[in-house]
Amino acid sequence: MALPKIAVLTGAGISAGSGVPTFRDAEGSLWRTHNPQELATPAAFARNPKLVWEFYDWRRQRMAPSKPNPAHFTLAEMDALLPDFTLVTQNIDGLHPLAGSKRVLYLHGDIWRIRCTFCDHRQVNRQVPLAPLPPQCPECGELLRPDIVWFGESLDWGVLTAAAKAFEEADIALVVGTSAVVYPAAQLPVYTRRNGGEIIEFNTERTALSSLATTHLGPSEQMLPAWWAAFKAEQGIGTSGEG
Ligand code: BV8
Ligand code: ZN
Repeated sequence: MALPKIAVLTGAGISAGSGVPTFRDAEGSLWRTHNPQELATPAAFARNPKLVWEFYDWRRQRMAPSKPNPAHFTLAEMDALLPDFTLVTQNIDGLHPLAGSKRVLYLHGDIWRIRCTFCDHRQVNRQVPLAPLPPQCPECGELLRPDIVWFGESLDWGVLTAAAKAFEEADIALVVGTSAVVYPAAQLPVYTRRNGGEIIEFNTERTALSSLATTHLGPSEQMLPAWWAAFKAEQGIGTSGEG
């Protein structure tokens, strides 16, 4: 009996257990007096690149000390043990690879990657705080920007089609720590349901996807490891040392 195919969509809630404020919390905290939704746009960056960079530098400083939690480690173990497993994340905090996840599809980019607005210069940059702001390209002198997808920007087509295929083919979609408000990410688990698969939601609140979920568990740092332990026992999967 082949193992079930699993696709996972994670959002900011999976990192809440690591002390990273969720996106809506950040909005709630109304950084200075600005709404993150309005700062995370190309228009805001064109209008005031220094302000937008101060917002991202603040978030990088908040994220820098955070460590993966048991939910991240569980997904890294699933990645290692399950042949047919796809992790799709909306998060830009870099905690999935830090926990050991190898196969990750980044829908919204990575806050630790910076790219040039003009030439094809790209760099991994974990310097906190980042100075001077806004940073300039070492090759052409133009402005550098966070290598992330802002509201109104399209996602990487290859990443999105690979993610959609994984959810279309999945027997089980795990939806972990997302308010399911942002598209096209929130659409992905619906493909699983449409093709006869099931959705298991890990969230401390109900969301727009909750009505499609067969099981609703939370918080993810406790319930995802518990779910995985039960799944391994049920499927007779050996453990490769605890994650
Ligand atoms: C695009 C990078 C078009 C930036 C992000 C009207 C209707 C539908 C769609 C739209 C619309 N108007 C505009 C749109 C499109 C728009 C969109 O979806 N807007 C929303 C707000 C309505 N989408 C876009 O613009 C996308 N692009 O559509 O392009 C296009 C097409 C073709 C050609 C050109 C253009 C781009 C979207 C990407 C935006 N960038 N991030 C940054 O981070 O600064 S998205 C941003 O929100 C974050 O990255 C975050 O990942 C994402 C989603 O938030 P969540 O991850 O869900 O986090 P949130 O705080 O909301 O929720 C946390 C959840 O965790 C909560 O439910 C909470 O209960 C739970 N939780 C808390 N603790 C725990 C927990 N769960 C479990 N355990 C816990 N311990
Ligand atoms: Zn450049």
